[in-house]
Amino acid sequence: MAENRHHALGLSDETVLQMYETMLLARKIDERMWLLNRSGKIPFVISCQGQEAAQVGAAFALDRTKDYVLPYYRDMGVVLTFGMTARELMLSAFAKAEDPNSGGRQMPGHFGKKKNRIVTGSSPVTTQVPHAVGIAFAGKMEKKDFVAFVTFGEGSSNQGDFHEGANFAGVHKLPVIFMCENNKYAISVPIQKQLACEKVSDRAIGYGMPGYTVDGNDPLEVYRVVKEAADRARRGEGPTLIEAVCYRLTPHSSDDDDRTYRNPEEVEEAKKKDPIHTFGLYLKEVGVLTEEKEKEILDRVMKEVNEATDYAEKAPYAEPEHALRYVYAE
Ligand SMILES: Cc1ncc(C[n+]2csc(CCOP(=O)(O)OP(=O)(O)O)c2C)c(N)n1
Ligand SMILES: [Mg+2]
Repeated sequence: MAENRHHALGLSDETVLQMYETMLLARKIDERMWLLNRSGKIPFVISCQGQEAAQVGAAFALDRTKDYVLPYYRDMGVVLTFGMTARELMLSAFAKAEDPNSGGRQMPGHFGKKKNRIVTGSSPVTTQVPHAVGIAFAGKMEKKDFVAFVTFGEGSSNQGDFHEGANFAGVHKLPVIFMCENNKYAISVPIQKQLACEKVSDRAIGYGMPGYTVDGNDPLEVYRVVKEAADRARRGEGPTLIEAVCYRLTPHSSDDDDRTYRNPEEVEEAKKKDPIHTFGLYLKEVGVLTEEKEKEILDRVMKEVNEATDYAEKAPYAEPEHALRYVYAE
């Protein structure tokens, strides 16, 4: 039997199975959204596929009762862990009135659910970084012990917002965790044309914080570094930069054709490290996941995805007048 790595991290068999199920749920919701898009039922998809391990591994290392998350558009694994439901994600995809993210106003991927401390974001990439730093600053001023967790792509790590936010957090030793999901592309621009340094985590030293690069296909590795970063933050030792190396398994969005800038063989090669598959394999090797259990999980996930799809498809749109709300004083 393979070495049991999750017990060494203090994770029970039950918890790692929950991690696996959350990753699988994110994947299956995403796959369904592509089908709905291609059949003309929903306007847009922007995928989490290939990044679920980084997202779920990280979110499980946080405190879901008090921490704040500022996800970016691919973070279905983060928001599912923080209590958003498949139904809510589907309501957003169909842009229905009941969507808690924005009542159908924003594009899908603009996740927000106030009571769960999932902070909504703007469409310009990386604006969530200074928002997270501000929330961490407020927490420090009010002597609360929550952590702000923010994610962004490696392309976004070149925006001024990242550098300004990281610098401010470093100077003031704020309880914030910066996690870059390095999926090797910013739309059509490959990583070699994005960064002059080797790793995104190399930038940490410039802002006085530790920087780590980890295998983003391994949820346990990501859990370990994010847990350490959260503990540091709560001890008042300041921010951490984490780079989770993954691969974007789909085109950038439903409006992109990735065959124009990357070789399909490269994508096929990356699929061999697909985290859903490799984590499932690990769980089998350590005797936590059986064929029977795997089927039970898949059946439960598909039932949830089917119910969410049906519910959201039938749900009403907002009244047209509703578009005027929250813009002008009432
Ligand atoms: C400020 C800004 N510039 C450009 C865009 C258009 N845009 C949307 S996503 C994206 C690529 C971002 O790449 P990366 O940060 O690596 O994230 P990924 O999509 O690869 O996860 C760009 C350029 C934007 N939304 N905001
Ligand atoms: Mg990217």
